[in-house]
Amino acid sequence: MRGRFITFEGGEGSGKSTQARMLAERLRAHGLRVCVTREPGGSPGAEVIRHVLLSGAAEPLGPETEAVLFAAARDDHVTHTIRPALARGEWVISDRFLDSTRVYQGAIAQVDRRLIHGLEKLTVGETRPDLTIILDLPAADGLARAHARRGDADVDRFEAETLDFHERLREAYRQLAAEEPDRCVLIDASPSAADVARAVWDVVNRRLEPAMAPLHVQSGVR
Ligand code: Z5A
Repeated sequence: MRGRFITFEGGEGSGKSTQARMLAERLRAHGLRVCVTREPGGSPGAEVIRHVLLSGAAEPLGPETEAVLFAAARDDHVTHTIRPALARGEWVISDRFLDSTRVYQGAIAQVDRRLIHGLEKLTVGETRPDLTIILDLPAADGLARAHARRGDADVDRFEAETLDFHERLREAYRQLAAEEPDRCVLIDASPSAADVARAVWDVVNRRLEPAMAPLHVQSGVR
């Protein structure tokens, strides 16, 4: 039986990695096998492309080229990590996925929708998330969290953007959540990580019923 596919989305520092990790622990405690992954990256080939994108080396080539590079990374990630894990019956949790392209390259950088959708069709195909959790936080708070974590290290390509850019991202994510209510759920990411994790668990439990997953998956028998 195919596993379930959950993605976390949201702005910089909204807590995606933290919540992906906490949800994985909770699912494992229910006996489920879980693959935690991320974008850009999540497979050896895609991690190489991640480095190119986040260093800012591709920025002068324009948002279309960046969109194509994110798509190339996603193709490798879906092929080598996500589909095999789902086929093994694992629950896959990805820290960012296709909505990041829709929002960063589509809504904000104004890359033509036809290109975004064409790339999505090519790279993702039928491997769509069962559930997308969008962590919602004022951009200034997310950037402050990311800044505190980074310390003296350099900012990456996207962290270096203006506060206005990050506020527009937040709005674009909120709009996405409103447009696709069957797949996307917006969660307030302002409370403590433990409180946000409780809200995430409520949604996952209500939508995907992990406690009801078939016994052969829970016991880890393939
Ligand atoms: N991008 C794109 O443009 N197009 C695409 O298709 C894709 C991506 C896939 C990837 O950056 C960049 O690529 C991203 C979009 C672009 N750019 N931005 N911005 P990344 O992977 O390096 O970074 P990120 O995805 O933005 O994540 P992040 O900065 O690592 O943040 P996070 O995962 O959402 O947050 P966190 O690491 O869980 O938490 C950040 C800090 O806050 C940390 O110290 C935590 O301990 C703390 N934290 C977490 N939760 C809380 C709560 N609830 N309260 C207080 N403190 C908390």
